[in-house]
Amino acid sequence: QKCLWGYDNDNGPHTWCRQYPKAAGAFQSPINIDPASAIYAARLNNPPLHFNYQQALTGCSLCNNGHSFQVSTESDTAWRAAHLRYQFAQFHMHWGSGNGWGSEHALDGKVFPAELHLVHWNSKKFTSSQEAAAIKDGLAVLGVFVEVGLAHPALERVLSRFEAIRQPDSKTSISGGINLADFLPSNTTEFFTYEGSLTTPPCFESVQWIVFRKPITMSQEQLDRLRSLKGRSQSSDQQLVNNYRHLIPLGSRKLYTTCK
Ligand code: B30
Ligand code: ZN
Repeated sequence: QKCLWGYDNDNGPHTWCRQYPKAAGAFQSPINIDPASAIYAARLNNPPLHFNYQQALTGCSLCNNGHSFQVSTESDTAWRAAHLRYQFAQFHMHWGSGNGWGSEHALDGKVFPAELHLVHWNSKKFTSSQEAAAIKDGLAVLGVFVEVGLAHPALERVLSRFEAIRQPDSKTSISGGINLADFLPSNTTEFFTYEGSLTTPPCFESVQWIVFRKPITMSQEQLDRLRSLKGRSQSSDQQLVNNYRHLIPLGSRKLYTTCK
């Protein structure tokens, strides 16, 4: 279905709560991650959360939903840790029109040109991602900051298909397998975690956020290609950019970390 919400003045984040009341809640995302106020929790790495996807994704589709690109699949993969099992649903990104902004989370006040979200649902407790998306503890989203640097080879497989999804509501397929581990930073033992929400409508407060400290890199040319997608914005060129929400206060929540 087409989503009427967006990032313009008339349908942007400050208007979402009219139609999506959860957007005004006390457990919303994104947040500024303040490492100094994060609580060190050794138990998070004992045993460590291995983001140990069992197999590559096949039969992936890539779409432009008007507010991001999205890669999803019919095939299954999951990461497990101790008593947890989180099944992959989709990944997408948020980005700016320039390199000085674009991520949703901030790290010690610093924002990045883009942020990757790998969305998973709790398949120990729920039977579908739709069911899980509305309920606390239903989703786990891995957040990965992107900085400018070397080209990202795994993202290149996705970006190389962008011409086919330039227009909103278009869809194509990605041939070959996608290994989700290729999208994580080199160091996955250092992360921050807190209870938050979907950063887009319906803004359900169902997400255990896991945001890695280490960024991945994309080349300038790859970032430029992200910015070449078209959205539904009123701006003259319809460029799909600046698809990020403003920061929300942590409030009474606690931020935990594995970083010493
Ligand atoms: S995020 O990672 O917090 N940015 C959803 C999942 C993860 C995030 C945000 C939203 C999600 O599952 N949303 C519901 C599905 N969407 C469909 C869609 O992606 O296309 C419904 C919608 O938004 O109305 Cu437009
Ligand atoms: Zn997202």
